Amino acid sequence: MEIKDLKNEEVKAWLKGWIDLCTPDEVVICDGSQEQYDKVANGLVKAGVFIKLNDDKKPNSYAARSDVKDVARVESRTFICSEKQEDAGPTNNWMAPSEMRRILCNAESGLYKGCMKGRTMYVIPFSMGPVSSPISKYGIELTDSGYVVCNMMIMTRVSLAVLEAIDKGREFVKCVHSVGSPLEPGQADTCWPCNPDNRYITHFPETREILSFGSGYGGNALLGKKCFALRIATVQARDEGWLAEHMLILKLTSPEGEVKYVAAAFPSACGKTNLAMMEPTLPGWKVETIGDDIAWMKFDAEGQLRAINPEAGFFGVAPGTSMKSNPNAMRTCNMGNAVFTNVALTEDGDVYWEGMDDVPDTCVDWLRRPWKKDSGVKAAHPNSRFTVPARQCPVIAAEWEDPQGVPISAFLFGGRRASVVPLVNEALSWEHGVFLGSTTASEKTAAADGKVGELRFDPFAMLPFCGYNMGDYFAHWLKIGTKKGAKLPRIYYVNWFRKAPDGHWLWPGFGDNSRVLKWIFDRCDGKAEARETPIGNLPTVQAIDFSGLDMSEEDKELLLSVDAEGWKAVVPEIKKHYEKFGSKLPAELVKQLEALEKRLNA
Ligand code: O2Y
Ligand code: MN
Repeated sequence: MEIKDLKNEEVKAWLKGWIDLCTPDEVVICDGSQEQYDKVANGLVKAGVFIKLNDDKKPNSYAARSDVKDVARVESRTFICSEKQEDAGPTNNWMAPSEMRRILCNAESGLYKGCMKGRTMYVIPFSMGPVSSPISKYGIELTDSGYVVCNMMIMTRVSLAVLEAIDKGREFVKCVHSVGSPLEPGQADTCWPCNPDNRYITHFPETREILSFGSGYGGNALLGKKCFALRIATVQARDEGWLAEHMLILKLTSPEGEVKYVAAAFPSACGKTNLAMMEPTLPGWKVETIGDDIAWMKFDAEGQLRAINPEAGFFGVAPGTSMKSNPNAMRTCNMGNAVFTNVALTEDGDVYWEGMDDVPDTCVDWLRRPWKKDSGVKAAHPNSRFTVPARQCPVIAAEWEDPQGVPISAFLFGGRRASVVPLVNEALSWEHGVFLGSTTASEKTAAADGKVGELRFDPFAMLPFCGYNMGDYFAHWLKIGTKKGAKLPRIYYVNWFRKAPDGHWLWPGFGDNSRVLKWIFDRCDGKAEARETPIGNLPTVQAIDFSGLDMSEEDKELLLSVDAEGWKAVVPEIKKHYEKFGSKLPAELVKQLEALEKRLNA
């Protein structure tokens, strides 16, 4: 397809404006075909950006190494450019849209002016969610990075059908990305062009636009992911009455063949991908994956909340992923069709990262240096990534692309808490569940000798991802609970990371988390036992299936105990956390906090 074939006047004018400003040498419309993927990937190999891996190890796969200054999402350079600062709220960086557009788009001095000189502008029409789903949303990303094209083709559904729907008037999110590194005629390119001193990852919620400049990495550049599917989508969800959440979605099947779907929110790097692909240790139980990072959820006509995974791939953190921690992620990578970023390369054309089961004697580290086992130097960057298609995950659920989504029975929230917080806690009501979500936190440092570590609150695991005022976001969650006829999921707070006073972990985690999922599954059916405590409904020790686990009775009791004094010490921290939201904090959450305090002191 060529530009002249576009019919929609809005798309044509938008595209022309950006071509005029960025002045690329060439414009290519992406059609989502394997042929085009291979062409772009081969071009990247020729340019030294991609290294082709050994087909016997990782078929049709590539490795890329980024600039040392461009290795992760940069929250300090991420902005919500709402008309009013109040609408970005206290948890986001804000700049007035006119000011941001002046910096980025001014025809004389804007950073985008001439930024694609010497490069190709790719036009990527993509769908977040299955193309035919009523829950899906469309976008077009313009980018001057072939690396972004390949990754977007794995992570989203790139298709000309999207352009056709947009041509017929379907709404779309306008996404523009540039690495910010124009090339003069004859100038040699680098392997990872970027502009680290001028990075802007900006969102315009009122006009549903994303402008990203200067970084080629992950969430800064693959604009369908955090920028669209969370920051812009939270605004769309608020306006349209649905939920866009930083949640995995898993399918749980009991030995009797009954099925429930659970959505779970954990802060970044808390093992979400591992939980989404878990191999249960409990005999007869099965976990299958719908998604590992983001969930979009809408009520259907019967009041059932149904979820889709808006993504088509996994952009997983590589270090720590192993046959022990996540065998299904390893198998997904071994199927190939992958892009690995900032991992180490072995002599036989495979990849290596810390935590992998077999450590090579030598390899080439992510900085292209020879690396030796036991050298004490990390071979892969701690935020190195694999990008792989979800469809080839061995435990992907058959219905993962069901356009109607899957019915959600329970929400889980959790962080890393060495003390105070029990293994699992069921909310007393929807409002109490929203309170639990709003107080999701991890300890900044591990709590030593039983003391409570300082808490880093990450409400709903959405701190860097909510595209509007988080106080209003809490209110949105509360409003969802008032929807007439809605079948509301139950809400749970889980903590896999509690330690005993002597510092040993109380819970094995990984596949044994299925024991907690089993209790939740049975609670949803009104079957499992619980005791009402000041903090919520907790399982009795008998209600959790500890069979086959080598755990002392004391540890089991401790894991499920309520540390009332510890909770009392947390209350002032929650108050301080809530103060940030000023008048935007819903009164209901203050009521929930007061009720907790009263129950703890009763
Ligand atoms: O550093 C990045 O750009 C990746 S961040 C990321 C990637 C996949 C899933 N989740 C996250 C996250 O930060 O939550
Ligand atoms: Mn994430």
